[in-house]
Amino acid sequence: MEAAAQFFVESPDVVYGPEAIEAQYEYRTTRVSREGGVLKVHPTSTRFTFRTARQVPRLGVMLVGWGGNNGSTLTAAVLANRLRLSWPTRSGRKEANYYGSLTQAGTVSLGLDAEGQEVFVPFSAVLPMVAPNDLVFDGWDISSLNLAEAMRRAKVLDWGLQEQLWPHMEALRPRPSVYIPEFIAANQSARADNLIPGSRAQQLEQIRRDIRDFRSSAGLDKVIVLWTANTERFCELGLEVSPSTLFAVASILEGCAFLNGSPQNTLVPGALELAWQHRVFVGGDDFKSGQTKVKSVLVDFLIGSGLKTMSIVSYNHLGNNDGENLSAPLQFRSKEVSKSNVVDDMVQSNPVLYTPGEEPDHCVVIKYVPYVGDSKRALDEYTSELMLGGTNTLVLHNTCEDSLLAAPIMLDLALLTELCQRVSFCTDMDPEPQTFHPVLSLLSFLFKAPLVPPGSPVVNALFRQRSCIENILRACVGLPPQNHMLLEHKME
Ligand code: NAI
Ligand code: DG6
Repeated sequence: MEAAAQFFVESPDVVYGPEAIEAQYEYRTTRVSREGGVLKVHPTSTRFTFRTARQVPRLGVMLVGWGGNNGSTLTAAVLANRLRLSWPTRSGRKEANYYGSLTQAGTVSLGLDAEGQEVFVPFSAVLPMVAPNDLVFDGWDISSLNLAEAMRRAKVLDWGLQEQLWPHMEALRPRPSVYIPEFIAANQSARADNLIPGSRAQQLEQIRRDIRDFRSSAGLDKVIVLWTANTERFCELGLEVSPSTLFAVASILEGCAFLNGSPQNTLVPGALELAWQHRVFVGGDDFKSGQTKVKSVLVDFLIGSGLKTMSIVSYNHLGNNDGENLSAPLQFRSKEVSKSNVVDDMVQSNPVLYTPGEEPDHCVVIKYVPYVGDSKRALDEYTSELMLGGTNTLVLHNTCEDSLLAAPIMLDLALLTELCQRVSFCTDMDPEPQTFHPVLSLLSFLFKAPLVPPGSPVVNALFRQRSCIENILRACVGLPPQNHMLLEHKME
């Protein structure tokens, strides 16, 4: 199936102006009320006008933890694609691509053609988006290795690719960063040789200066900051400030969106309030890359099919620096929490199977095994009750390079956040233009423990999350939500 590159919506409701795409959109949903034990469902309809600025900015992405496996792999991936690199491997020549990126390698169905067949376009074609090859990277790391050395330390990429990338990555050096030893594992201390000195206030100012310096020296229109540094332990609210929260605050004060790719509670209430005051997007927590992604599909499938999942046991071992950091109990605890809450919405969606408060046993184990490096092993066992006392046990074994799963997710986070910054909307009831809530829950697809605005339901089920992004993008070009009904093919 060929993916068309460009399309236009021909409708009186959609105007492609020189500066913006404006779409009139009817948002149809329902309100439910409870009256004397009876549920009353009221269909509702709200008229929205979506406006998406067409001018794509020159975008810079600053990675905290730039010299880590994820940071070096993402930088390498963009360079490899920009330079159209190919390299020999024992299973043949490989070419740079963006597999694993929803925006670059995922597609959206536009509808049926004259033959009744679906026509697909890449996600990135729905609205103007920054091209990943145009991204400019910078960042911080407590380790001073340049990005070429960091790539070699990560042991993720084939040697033939590393050799070609080396001259392009050698000149990239992480800026010094904030190191507060008690937040990450003690086993990380040996790499902490690139530090911002001074008080917390001075460190905050230095991060802000770094952002401004990057923006001006690279001639950027926008900067997005993404935490892909070590998992920290949870921070005691009101008593202490973690390095990741310092970065979040600095980013918000500089008007830059901040995204948290690790599980700790970086976006504490004060940081969220600051984001609200400054109208800056924040998103988190913890990239949803492999095992959790599968879980948020599989449990949705099981419970959605009416099977009562009673036990989920997730085991993984890995040998990269992330694994070493997570071998310390407090850092493991942060990850355990974010990996454990990912089926709550699916359980709660089915009161036929689960009584209030009932939930499956859910056990998460992570072990550090240096030999396997970045090639993480994930083993999962799901046990569900069948009808009439039967039991269904599913076992999965997955092996893959963790950073090659995470890098395209980081890319999508930056590109989708930037796109959301160009979208505004109003309704007939409230004609004042507004932007999305600063807690950008549209990014839930990409996070294990999605942050959502207060009072908003948390959605973990993967295809509900994907539909949310797809349907909001469709709304911005005046297209109805994807409903998969295919009624055209169900009539005589
Ligand atoms: P890594 O350990 O290779 O990289 C982290 C980097 O952060 C290191 O270079 C370290 O020196 C640096 N660092 C630590 N504290 C810092 C600070 N305060 N400021 C600046 N730099 C600092 O880890 P990796 O594999 O790149 O993962 C990064 C994070 O992403 C981890 O928290 C991990 O749990 C999380 N994550 C990774 C996923 C994956 O699939 N690879 C998926 C979900 C989350
Ligand atoms: C071991 O669990 C290390 C972690 O950093 C994970 O690799 C990472 O959080 C990805 O987790 P998942 O569940 O999305 O594969």
